[in-house]
Amino acid sequence: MQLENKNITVIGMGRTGIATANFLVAKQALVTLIDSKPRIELEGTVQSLSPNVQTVFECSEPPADADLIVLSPGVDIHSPFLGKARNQGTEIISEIELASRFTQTPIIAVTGTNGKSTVTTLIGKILEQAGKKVAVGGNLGAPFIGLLDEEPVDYFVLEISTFQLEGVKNFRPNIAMILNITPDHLDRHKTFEDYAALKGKISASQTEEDFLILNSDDDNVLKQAGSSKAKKAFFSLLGKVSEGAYLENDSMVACFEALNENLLSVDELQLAMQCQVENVLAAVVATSLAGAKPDDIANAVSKFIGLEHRIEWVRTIRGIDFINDSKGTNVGSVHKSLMSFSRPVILIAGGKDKGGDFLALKKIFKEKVKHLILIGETKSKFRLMLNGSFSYEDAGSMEDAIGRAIDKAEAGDVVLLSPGCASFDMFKDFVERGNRFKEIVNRL
Ligand code: UMA
Repeated sequence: MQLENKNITVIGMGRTGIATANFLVAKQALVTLIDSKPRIELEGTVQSLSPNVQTVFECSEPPADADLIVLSPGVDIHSPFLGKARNQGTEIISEIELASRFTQTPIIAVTGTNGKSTVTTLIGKILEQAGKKVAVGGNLGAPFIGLLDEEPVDYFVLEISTFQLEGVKNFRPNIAMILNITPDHLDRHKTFEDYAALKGKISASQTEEDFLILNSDDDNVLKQAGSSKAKKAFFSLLGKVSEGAYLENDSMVACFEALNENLLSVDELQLAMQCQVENVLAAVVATSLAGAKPDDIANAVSKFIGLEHRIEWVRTIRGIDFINDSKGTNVGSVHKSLMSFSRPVILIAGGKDKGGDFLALKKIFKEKVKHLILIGETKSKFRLMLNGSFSYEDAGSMEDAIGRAIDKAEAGDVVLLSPGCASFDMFKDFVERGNRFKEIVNRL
């Protein structure tokens, strides 16, 4: 792709926009980086920007002379301010698409509603154990375009969100994976069908030489395989698969043409991963296809302690376990977290609404949740769903919520922060929310 002297507009001055603008300038493009926020709010971020990038603040619409527009994930590709450019025929792509046009290195791409970050990280760890050089990032934190500086590597291992998939055209991972699909981000993608179809887009440019790994226990995932040309591999908690990995009598089995091996049992996993076996199986399939040996896989998997803010044990006080699942920002993730506890749960939930259907939680709440403590903007939406049928109360802050949880909890209970919502109504992000929870719990 020829970039020299091309007018390129990058939208969004976050991590992605900055990395993209710097990359494009280094390729001699004429880069304009725009953001809807005022300069004062972005002062800290723009410090790492090349001086050759022209910045425009408080601006949404790209200039009319742009030859190419690159979107940050936070920018909705259907935004009305992109209408003129689209009508003019200007190409609009995501940073993931742009980066993929500049590398021949094999890509392992992980998407799904929940577990993406964990699986992406674990794949990286296993491949390192197997002696491969990897660069790990994407939605996980380090933008793909910035990872290109780390070449030569054997693999890019990328977490990919639907926000990023909106703007892909020829992005072609050698190994792609869809972990699960439950409703999320419906404030942006409008319908569940649109959201699910975007997940399927991860395989749209794959060929017969590539692999698509699917969760065979999830019908919404399997539906996305229909139009994919890639070879299929599977993982399952519920039954044997012909090509992939599955759970049998508490043992994880990898099963491929030249391999049928019991890798390790669930109790050999670290505590936080024992309730994320599905994620482990997914990583086993991807890394087996990438050439990792069973011993390396078992070794790396048994050492992996999971991710911060994802079903993270914080402390036990008087027999009450405090668990931080701040990264649980949608209904499906709360469901998955609750499923992993067999003890009564005092749940702290709520935050900024992403259009989730809380009604889908009613059944599992009745089975698993002893008492619910509501925080954030979604309090009334939760209340409406519960309709007086359930023991709950409101809290004004995280400190208040934890105090109320302790009042209700007894030895043997779990106090779980798993909000099922975004954090932006009360915190900068889910990391700040989880850290606040841990800080308060550790001070008790
Ligand atoms: N902006 C505009 N116009 C718009 C929308 C946004 O100018 O119409 C500007 C904002 O004012 C802001 C900038 O865009 O200054 C932010 O861009 P961004 O939201 O894309 O943020 P980045 O810092 O580039 O982070 C993005 C991902 N963010 C989102 O998807 C919202 C990060 O995922 C990702 O780690 C990073 O790229 C590197 O790849 C975060 C996330 O919440 C963790 N992802 C969602 C999730 O996991 O659920 C999908």
